[in-house]
Amino acid sequence: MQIVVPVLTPFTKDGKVDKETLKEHVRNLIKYVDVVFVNGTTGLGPALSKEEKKETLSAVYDVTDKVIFQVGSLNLNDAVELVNFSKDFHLVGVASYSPYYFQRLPEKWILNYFNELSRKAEHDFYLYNYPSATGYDISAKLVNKIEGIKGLKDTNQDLAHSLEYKIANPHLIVYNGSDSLVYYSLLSLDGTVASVANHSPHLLSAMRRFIKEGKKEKALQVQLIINSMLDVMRRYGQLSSTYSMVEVMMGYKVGYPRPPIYPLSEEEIHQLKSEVEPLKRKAEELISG
Ligand code: PYR
Repeated sequence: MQIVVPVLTPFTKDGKVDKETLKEHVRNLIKYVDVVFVNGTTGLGPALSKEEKKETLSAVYDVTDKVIFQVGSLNLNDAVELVNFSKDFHLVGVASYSPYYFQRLPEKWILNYFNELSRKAEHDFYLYNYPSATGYDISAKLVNKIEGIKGLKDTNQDLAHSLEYKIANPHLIVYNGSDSLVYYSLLSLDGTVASVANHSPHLLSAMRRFIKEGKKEKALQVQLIINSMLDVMRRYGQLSSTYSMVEVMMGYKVGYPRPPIYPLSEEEIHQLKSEVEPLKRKAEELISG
């Protein structure tokens, strides 16, 4: 029942990775979560340069070695360089999403891509499957052909799809990456990779405690509050809202996203806050009671 946070990447106002803010954020999160997933979607991984991906790893690693380092790139040389860079770190694993954008890539090319990375990796290798973003759904059959594969994160609204990997290979570590399925992922898979853990790690940790104590009704109520938060966030732009939500839920600032992920305006932050406050109170009552 692991909780993995795909950590956001804080930027300064002029668009540089804000390493000190990232470290401080991870220091706060690691009290509640088990693993930090670096350069994921919430971390704006596809929008980071190779050098920036190294910077985020180095910053997070100053705080914890419970890290999965996402290296995926359409430039395979960059991805390989990042795998080689990771050798100096003691990590939980290295991960990659599939090549994307280009349509109808033959399956064997996709497999070659993953195997080039997994063979070079000295750490456990993880797949980041995110079909709605990459255009490629890596089937359980294909996953089992990736050499040395340890696990995967399946960002998918369909829990049955995530379960297929487990059925095909019970030894794989399988996480679902959907914020709205945290409860079900904790119950039926190895855990969750949840973007909401950036601003509500205490709620996820309480949810897991409720499950362990057999208080499933309460755990499900936490999930329903999270789903209501997501409804609000999506209206303002979920990626940017995640930054603002850290301040609303945790009480500290965590820098800015970077265009084309535009930060929310002061007015939008104010509105977001007023919509989330009642949910925050409800959650606090639930987890303290
Ligand atoms: C990510 O942001 O990387 C997720 O999988 C949620």
